[in-house]
Amino acid sequence: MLSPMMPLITEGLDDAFTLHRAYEKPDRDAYLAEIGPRIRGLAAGHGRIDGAVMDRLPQLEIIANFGVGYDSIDAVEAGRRGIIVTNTPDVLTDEVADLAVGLLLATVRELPQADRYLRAGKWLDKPYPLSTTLRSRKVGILGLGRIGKAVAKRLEAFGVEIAYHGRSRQADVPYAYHPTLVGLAKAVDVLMAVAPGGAETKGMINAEVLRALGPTGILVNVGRGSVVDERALIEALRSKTILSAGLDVFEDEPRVPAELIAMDHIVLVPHVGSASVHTRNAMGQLVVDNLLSWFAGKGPSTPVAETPWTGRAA
Ligand code: NAP
Ligand code: 8YV
Repeated sequence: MLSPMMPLITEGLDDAFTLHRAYEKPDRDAYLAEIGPRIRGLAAGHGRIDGAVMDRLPQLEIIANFGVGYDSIDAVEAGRRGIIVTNTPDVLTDEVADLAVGLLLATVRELPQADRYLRAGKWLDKPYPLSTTLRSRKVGILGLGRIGKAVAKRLEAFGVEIAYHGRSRQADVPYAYHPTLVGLAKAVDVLMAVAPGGAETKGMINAEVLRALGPTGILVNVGRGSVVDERALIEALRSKTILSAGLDVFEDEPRVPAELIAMDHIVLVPHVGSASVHTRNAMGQLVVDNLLSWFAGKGPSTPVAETPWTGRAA
């Protein structure tokens, strides 16, 4: 384990394996040089795991990631070396979709601002100003995957029109498909980003997309901070090119640009999409289960697409 992880994971791994906590060592490099050649599994929390890390762990068989998004792991390189990467899909889908819809409503109806207004005693002087509305809005989802679909299902109940963009059109979904992100942004006034991070999506919500979203537009991002060009977003919010934003994820977490923090009209939360006790426990258990299953010779429970399970024994 290269970075600290929740007790459910450390206890589960301590029970079954010899767990080396590299993050506790004052000289992590020296420690890795000593134990690296014997390490067969990694439980991955924070921090990048690339070829340079894998070089230090020549017997590595599996990397079990805490999170469905695994952009911090070079999974292609892992696949090239025959190392399995696992993630935590499905167990967090509903939690993140709830947060996404909550963040959208909080942004549209200015819930944090209204809360601050009441606490400041301003209601005693006059009512809180009228907000914008979800009524008649069209929502465009970037990344209609597991979470994107769960968001769409919830939004159907709100009576809003839904469209989406992804690399390809999906059969059996009732929503309008836009082959380009700019095309989707033009067609909607809420852009809900639920796409994975990584080189392919880096900065894809850029100045052009934000211009297309327009002056009544709201960006909600619960996918990855890297998907948004944060400088372009700050400029678009400043110049009122778009109306507002609700953000759970940021380019350089946990650092959030001072310009965003200074904007009172947007809503910012600290990457809490999956952060309930219930869901984090389920994610943690899946990390443990993947490692247990692998080292019991049963294969990984939830391998990622780049490192599919082909039936090799551990
Ligand atoms: P998923 O089922 O794999 O869905 C990802 C979707 O993104 C797919 O529909 C895919 O559609 C689309 N996509 C992938 N690459 C794309 C590209 N280059 N351009 C456009 N669309 C692209 O994953 P999920 O379980 O829904 O999770 C999605 C992401 O949410 C995770 O990767 C993670 O980054 C984020 N997440 C955040 C939190 C949080 O706490 N805020 C929690 C969990 C997950 P196509 O294949 O058709 O392109
Ligand atoms: C976690 C996430 O907060 O699953 C993901 O991709 O972003 C979140 O569920 C994160 O992975 C843990 O740090």
